[in-house]
Amino acid sequence: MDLDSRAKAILTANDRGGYTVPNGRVYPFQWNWDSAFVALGFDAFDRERAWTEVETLFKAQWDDGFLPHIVFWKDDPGYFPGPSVWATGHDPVTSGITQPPVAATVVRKLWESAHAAGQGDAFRARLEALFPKLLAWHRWFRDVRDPDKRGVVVAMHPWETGRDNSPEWDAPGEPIDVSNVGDYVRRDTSHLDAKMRPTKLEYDRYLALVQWGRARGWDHAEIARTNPFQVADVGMSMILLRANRDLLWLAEELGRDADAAEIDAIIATAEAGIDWLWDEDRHCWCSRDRLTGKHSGFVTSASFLSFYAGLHDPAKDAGMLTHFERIGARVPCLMPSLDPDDPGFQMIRYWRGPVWAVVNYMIGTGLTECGYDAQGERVRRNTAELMEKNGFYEAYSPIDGTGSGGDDFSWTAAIWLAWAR
Ligand code: 2M8
Repeated sequence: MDLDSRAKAILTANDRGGYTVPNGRVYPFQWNWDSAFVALGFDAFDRERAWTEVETLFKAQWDDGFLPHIVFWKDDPGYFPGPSVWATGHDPVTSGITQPPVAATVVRKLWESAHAAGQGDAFRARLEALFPKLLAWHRWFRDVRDPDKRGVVVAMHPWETGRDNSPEWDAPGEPIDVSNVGDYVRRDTSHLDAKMRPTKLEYDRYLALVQWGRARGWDHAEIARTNPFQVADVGMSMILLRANRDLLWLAEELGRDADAAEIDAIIATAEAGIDWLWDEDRHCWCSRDRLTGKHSGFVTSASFLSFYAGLHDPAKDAGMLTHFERIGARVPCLMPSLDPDDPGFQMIRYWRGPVWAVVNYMIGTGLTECGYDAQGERVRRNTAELMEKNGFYEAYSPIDGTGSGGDDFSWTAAIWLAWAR
């Protein structure tokens, strides 16, 4: 079967009726940013289904605008922690944390593609229905997750960042008390080699933070005041800035002037404040612990999302391009999730080395949009080569292209269809 057909077959097989699971065994529920990227993949062959993916996700939005990272439409014993551990009390049952807000950017793409195909009229009502939900989620980030009004996103859990075991969370995770976590049985390591997954200490911290949120009734304002883990994530912050630019474009498209002015103000706050994440010593964008003020000091794939965020700062761009060339000379396949020159780099361990197609998509499109065509094209080509050589894995070793994590992975197949091919 050719790769286009295989990618479509993966999305179709992982479709559970209105939403798509990332991988049937390892991740048997609907995940937030996975679904957004999956919609881009569906859009290549089934526009109707693409919009439904996003609409289903937003059916799980809470009244205050919060959009959960997992929606448990049906229970499944193959994943831990499941709905009873989160105990958010919402219908449908969801987790209590969010994930990187790529949805507005995706919805703009879906809309532009419908429009280009002469189907704008058919999809306009659906765009109008989604817009206020996207705006409500972005307001939630502004009001609940940016306490210092820097225009960044302060993550309350490593899982919120989507880059679960990035070393960026090691030092900020130290204050998390894991002494009362109790016994639990992980399911991920029964599906996958433990060498590709987070460690026991990392899982203890993940669980302790879930217990912390649950003990506070998932009151996000209260959690933001007290949580022992509070990190301004460079990935989420760049993604939200980009998403706000796309939401502004949509507001103008829909003639929503008051909303446009409000979003403009959110963007202005970010443009004025996001430099807080620039580490002058490392000459790099990186995450920063809100509680200690310390930069992580790690060059990760998320550092390269400044281009996608539309930040145009020649000196900082030059710094990032120097890292790009250095890393590009070290590994055949960009962009490793952690700098290969870092002593903690591990080529198949999850977010400590492997290449992720969705991050490459954002890095590659951002570089190209900013006029760095050769670099953007290198990222796209490397992404395609990984899929051509090894199929559609969750992630890949940047050294030899070995697949890491689950196979037949939805968002990887989607990125093939939407961009890499
Ligand atoms: C991974 O995260 C989940 C928790 O959300 C897990 O390991 O159990 C991450 O790669 C995350 O970014 C992704 O959304 C999720 C599903 O693909 O898996």
